[in-house]
Amino acid sequence: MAGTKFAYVRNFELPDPLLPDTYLVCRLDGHSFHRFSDEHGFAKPNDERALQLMDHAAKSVMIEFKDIMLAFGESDEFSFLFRKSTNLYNRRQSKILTTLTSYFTSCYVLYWSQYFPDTPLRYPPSFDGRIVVYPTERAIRDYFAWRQADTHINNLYNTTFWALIQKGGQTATEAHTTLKGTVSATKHEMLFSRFGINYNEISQRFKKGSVIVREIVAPESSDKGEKLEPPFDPFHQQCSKAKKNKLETTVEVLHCDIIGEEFWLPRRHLLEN
Ligand code: DGT
Ligand code: MG
Ligand code: MG
Ligand code: MG
Ligand code: MG
Repeated sequence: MAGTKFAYVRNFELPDPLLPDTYLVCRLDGHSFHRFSDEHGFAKPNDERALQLMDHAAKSVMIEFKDIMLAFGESDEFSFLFRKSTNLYNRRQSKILTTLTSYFTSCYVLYWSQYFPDTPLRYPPSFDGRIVVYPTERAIRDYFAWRQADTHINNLYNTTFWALIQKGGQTATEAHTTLKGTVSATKHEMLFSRFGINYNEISQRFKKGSVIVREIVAPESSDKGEKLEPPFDPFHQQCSKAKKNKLETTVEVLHCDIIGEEFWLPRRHLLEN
């Protein structure tokens, strides 16, 4: 049909390539999840099932899209880091973004009943998405630090807020007023002295969010699916070998700090190429 008199309309479809040789970060966020979490009875402030479902969908995305090296999730959002040299869909922005967003959303719906066996979906959830390109390792490190710092700030606020309501009998307005202008130490103290909650003992998942990392499977044991525990020596060589020989990788869900060096140092492969 290429030669028909109608085919000129194709020329209105403009290319939308993403800058070459830059990191791509795709962040998805639940659309109107304030309402969605209410209508589906999510526990407050954190619903373990809902977070596990997000992790499952994100892990599925990483299994499908091998160029994603790392993902970070909290609340109703997930960020995915593509390696710098990815040539997925010739780096066409809308192709990458729409495919990834719809795949994530389908997985969220597909696996819903595994996590909410007694709560039927009342309406179809949707996610918005954006892709941001970053030129440097520093910017990527800072991007993930920004999201994880956000997780911590929100979780401390929400934990205290809901304690004031659920255990302290305050209304939402009163709780907001109580918390207005408080620093983090005050919230820790309030949780402990008024409600006997030691913030340090709260689940790492809630405090740190979910870190999904691509690890490389040890070559000699790949048939057993055993992964290399970083640090191993020398990680660089193993990683470039992994790429050349197309060694297997696995994706692991962690709830650890990604702001400090300890996460990144033994995992050079996440930011190389
Ligand atoms: P948006 O993203 O602009 O379409 O609007 P929302 O409503 O999705 O707002 P957002 O993304 O800033 O905040 C996430 C909402 O999702 C927030 O109202 C709380 C809710 N949510 C996320 N995770 C949980 C959870 O584990 N438990 C409960 N109760 N609510 C949650
Ligand atoms: Mg949003
Ligand atoms: Mg949202
Ligand atoms: Mg959100
Ligand atoms: Mg088609």
